[in-house]
Amino acid sequence: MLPGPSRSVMAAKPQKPQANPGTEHREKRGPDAPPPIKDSQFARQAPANLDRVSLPDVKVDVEELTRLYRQMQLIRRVEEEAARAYAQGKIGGFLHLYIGQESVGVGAAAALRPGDYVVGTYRDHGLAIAKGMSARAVMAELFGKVTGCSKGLGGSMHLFDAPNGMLGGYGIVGGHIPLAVGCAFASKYRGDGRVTLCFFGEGSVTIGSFHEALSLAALWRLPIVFVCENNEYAMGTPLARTLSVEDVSQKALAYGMPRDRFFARDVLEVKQRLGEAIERARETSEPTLVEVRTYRFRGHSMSDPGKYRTSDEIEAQKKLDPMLRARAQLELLGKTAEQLSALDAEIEEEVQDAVRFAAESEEPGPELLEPMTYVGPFAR
Ligand SMILES: Cc1ncc(C[n+]2csc(CCOP(=O)(O)OP(=O)(O)O)c2C)c(N)n1
Ligand SMILES: [Mg+2]
Repeated sequence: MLPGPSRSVMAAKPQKPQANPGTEHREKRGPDAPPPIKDSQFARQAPANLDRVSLPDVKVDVEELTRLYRQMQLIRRVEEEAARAYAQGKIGGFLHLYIGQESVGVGAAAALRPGDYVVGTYRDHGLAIAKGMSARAVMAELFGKVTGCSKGLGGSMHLFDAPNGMLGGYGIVGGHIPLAVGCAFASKYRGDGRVTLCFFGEGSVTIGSFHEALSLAALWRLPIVFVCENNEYAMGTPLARTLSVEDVSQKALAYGMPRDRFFARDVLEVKQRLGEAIERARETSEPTLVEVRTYRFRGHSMSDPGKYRTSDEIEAQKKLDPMLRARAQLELLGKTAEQLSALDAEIEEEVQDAVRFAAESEEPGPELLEPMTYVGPFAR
């Protein structure tokens, strides 16, 4: 966790300003430290506070890493097939892919308990699968079929699965953050011990509802972790064009909230770092803002011409793909090429099964559509 004024410190006396908060972690920088992203349009200032690398501290359990790698690979393959189906006209509406960012959702969900809640944006397929939704339920929802998680009526941006604690899937940038705070308030009120994880992009931090939500969560000490997935772009706009600071996690300081920020290159590190914040929320009911630096390899949505970044930039980022890193770690830990191919084949079967299931399922009929369709005075 990065330094931030605690409530009691703030009440006692003003804090001495720090020249460069987070540099106390620099000595922990190891040979595997992720380099600052220097060649990005976004990095007009050298990123501070990103240097704490805990790889030597992260306990690597081969079975767990295999499970997380499997989830990441499943998400990627589901989305690659979804992109193909979209191009064939089998999926309507918008489709925002999570490809490149899987380590965030998978690492985060691994640190949660089954009853905990996840609330996210329209970039939600990976979060839903990481939270336990089946590939079949996701794919069928994308295809608009009754067997989808929302009976085909929600589509890509509104994946919802109450039993698994996946509470959406929202399309309005920043609009879901107060809803997540409401979930955390409900947990505190009921005393159910659940933690809410709220995901959003860095484009949300200039939205008013982000600030209202953080303000209330800090004031009422709610069991929530705000996870800002900073993938450097909001549609085609780099963060430097919309935000006056490079370090998004600084926004926590205004609310006396703990914060953290790190690269999402190692899925086990994501689990550990978010796990710290999740446990703080559970044990002390204190919210945290965590900025996770990541990168999407695909466009903002399927209709993005992608003119705002170079192919060199994308290729450089692909070399840092957390999926490659997890696979390489598994090899180092003794997984053979045959074992890894068998795993890939198993994932492939699950994905193809999901596509077949979605294609063969029924569309919602009038008995479902009619009661769901508004026909009042403002309908036309
Ligand atoms: C209130 C609002 N304004 C604008 C939009 C259009 N819009 C959709 S996604 C997006 C960019 C959001 O970027 P970011 O928060 O960084 O998330 P990312 O897509 O990178 O995951 C915008 C402006 C919207 N959906 N809602
Ligand atoms: Mg973004």
